[in-house]
Amino acid sequence: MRPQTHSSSSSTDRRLNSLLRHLQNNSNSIIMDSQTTIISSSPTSAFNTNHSVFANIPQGPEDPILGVTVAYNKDPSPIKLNLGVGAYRTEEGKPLVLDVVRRAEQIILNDRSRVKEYLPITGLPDFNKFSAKLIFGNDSPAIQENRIVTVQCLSGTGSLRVGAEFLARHYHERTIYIPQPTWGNHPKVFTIAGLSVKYYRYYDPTTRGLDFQGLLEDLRSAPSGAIVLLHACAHNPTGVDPTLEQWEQIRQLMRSRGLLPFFDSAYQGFASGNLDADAQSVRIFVADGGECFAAQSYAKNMGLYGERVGALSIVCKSTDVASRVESQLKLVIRPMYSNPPIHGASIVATILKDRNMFSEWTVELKAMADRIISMRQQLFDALRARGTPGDWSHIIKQIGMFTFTGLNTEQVKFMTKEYHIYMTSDGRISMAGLSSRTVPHLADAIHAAVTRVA
Ligand code: PGU
Repeated sequence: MRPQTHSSSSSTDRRLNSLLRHLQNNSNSIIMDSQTTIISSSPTSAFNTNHSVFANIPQGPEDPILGVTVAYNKDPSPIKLNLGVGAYRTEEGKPLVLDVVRRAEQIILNDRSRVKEYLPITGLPDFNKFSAKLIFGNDSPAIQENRIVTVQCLSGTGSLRVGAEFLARHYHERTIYIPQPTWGNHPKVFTIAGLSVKYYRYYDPTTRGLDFQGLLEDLRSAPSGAIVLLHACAHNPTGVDPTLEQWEQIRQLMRSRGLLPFFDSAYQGFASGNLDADAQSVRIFVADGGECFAAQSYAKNMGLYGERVGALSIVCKSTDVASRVESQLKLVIRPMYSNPPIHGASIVATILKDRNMFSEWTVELKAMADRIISMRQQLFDALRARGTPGDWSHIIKQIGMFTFTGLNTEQVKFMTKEYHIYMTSDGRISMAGLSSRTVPHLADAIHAAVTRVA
């Protein structure tokens, strides 16, 4: 129901309106007059304690992804299972703080020389330097030639947003093509920054794989110069990535049409368990000497979700352009949040610049990726054992944190109602939220949904 519009018939409101009219008509005497009016009448005459200035505000919907956790938290059932948000859980179903992160925090805590001063607008210099190396490669010529600008931002989302704001202000083409489907926040981040969002074909529901021809056709007909958002690896929500050969074809097409690549790298290391392998898509675009954007998140691969630590890099043609781009990025960031937080970036920098800690991180990261891969196999086996109708091989073929099950909205609703399993309504499940203990429960629910709900 729409909230009722407020009636202005009460005597209080009549007095308020006449005061407002007076203020509008008699700007020279407003201060004295308004003060006199307020002091001389009862406290409720101009300020009604029961009436909110936001009385007409409509109720907003819950977020399609984060809202799943809100619903899950309200469910008292002991068997409930949250497979909505892409957040890693242990075999015991608990959130994980990596040992190497705890060690880095201890080092930071013990170092009395560390202070809590503001960071520069662009963030912690070491964090930026090592983040660029992580995604572009240690020996990236673009880094050596000093033509990459990297700025610390508020995790992946903040990096995308800063990049989008920069493009809306300084780039001639306002259209960004994003994959269909994509992470639900992408269209919102780009639209609110002032870009116009269009979709390119990406996923083919019949093959549960990449619609490669559709993708090429749509990018071929995009206007020259258009921005194209690409998931660097572990595409969310489909778990379907182009092969390296397909990436190479996408690169050639995009460069020949002058399309500007904007990579979203939220899962480096989570796809294959190997940080370099998961950055190949980005690196082949940088290797051709062309320009590109990359948003990095440390939420998943270092488990730093709530620390909000990420980076935006813009690869430019020359040092000179890069330094002017950086100056403009500072003007974008300063009025948004002034400068980024220090703690998460200090953790990341401590780990990335120490050889031992870096290798300890890769071991823990690989263990997370491997556990997700083993959940895929276990779920696939459990469905096969139940004789669940349908081909479920996509569960083991898809890459990264999510399985795009193919279950429809009604089946998802059924699984939530009858089995207390929470997932996004598009049928995506976070494999990282599963464990050997909960696989049978999920397999029972999928089996029942597929056999009982059309
Ligand atoms: N880009 C992609 C492709 C993502 O999947 C996510 C997170 C982000 C960016 C943003 O991550 P940051 O936390 O800002 O670094 N997607 C997860 C997490 C929940 C959410 O929607 O923010 C998900 O479940 O889809």
